[in-house]
Amino acid sequence: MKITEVSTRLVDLPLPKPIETAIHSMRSVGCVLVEVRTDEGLVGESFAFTLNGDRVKAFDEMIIGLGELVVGRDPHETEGIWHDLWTEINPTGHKGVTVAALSTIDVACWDIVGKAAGLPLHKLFGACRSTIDTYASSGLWLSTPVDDLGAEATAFVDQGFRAVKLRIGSQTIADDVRRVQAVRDAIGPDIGLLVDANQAFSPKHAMRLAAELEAFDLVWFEEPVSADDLVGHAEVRANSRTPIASGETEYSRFGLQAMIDARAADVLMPDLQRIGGYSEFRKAAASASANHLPVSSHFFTEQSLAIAGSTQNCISVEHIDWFAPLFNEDPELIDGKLLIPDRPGTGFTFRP
Ligand code: SMN
Ligand code: MG
Repeated sequence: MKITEVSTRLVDLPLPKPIETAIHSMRSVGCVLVEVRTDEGLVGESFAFTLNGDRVKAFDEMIIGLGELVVGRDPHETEGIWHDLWTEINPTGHKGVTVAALSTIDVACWDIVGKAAGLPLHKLFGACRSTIDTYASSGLWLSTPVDDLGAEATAFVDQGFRAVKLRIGSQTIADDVRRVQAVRDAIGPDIGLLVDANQAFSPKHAMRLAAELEAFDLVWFEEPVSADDLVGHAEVRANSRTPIASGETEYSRFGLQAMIDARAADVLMPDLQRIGGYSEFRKAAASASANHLPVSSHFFTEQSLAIAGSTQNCISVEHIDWFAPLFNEDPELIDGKLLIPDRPGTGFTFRP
């Protein structure tokens, strides 16, 4: 089998309303949809995105450029293609647009491999489960007024979620405590509650807040400090009884390894686009496993299910519904868990 063409399409998906975290303002996600065609008629699909579609054309250009290099290759050469593209992007850098483009080609090649074998990717990788824990992550933004948080959280529970993620990062500790209190009061003690500060705090602030939040029995406290401050992460982690989650901002197994070495987090959160696709996600998860650390996927709900179904130390998949309009299939929530689909390849196909 040979790759004959790598083509792209740009799609902007508007969010229901503008939203904010401590560091992001968002009104849409701009996606580059990638199709890798083969001489046997099989097509591999994947996508990359940027918030608000900012500079999405740079991503498109990088994907087209790297795509030209894989024409003529057998898509089963996932490992060889990954390494050749990694070497190719060395002069431009192993973070950002380059790695995102490499990720899309890796994911699309694996999609072809699964479709050619007639198998879902978690079974090709080596299956370990058929469902995975998840949490509702498409709401409870920092821009949501505190008085609206309870109703929003309850709506997620009514949809069947057994855990929800709240964004924090207010000016004062008291304001963030009020936000957490509002959600905990609404969902009761049996629903999981996660908080994500999106790097808002200094280590000192984060440690004081973590102490205040101990009473709320949080599943985790995510990105308490700058993603660039691994020492700060480690300081917060060592002083917090709530698990610290981080890693969505890291690139490749080497970025994740730096977090592991720094003892920066209790839960590592690779993002399929930033980590480098399935090939690299699996290596990063293996490194985490060798250090007795769990992983939980960031964004990419649909495509991350193949990893969750084949990675023993994966504890959850973030549920974010922004990309659902791209696909013919929807992730299925059953008893609060996501079903790992049994369809070939990634299990999700673009809806033209
Ligand atoms: C997040 C990142 C970027 C935009 C929105 C939300 C967040 C997450 O860090 O973990 O979902
Ligand atoms: Mg986050």
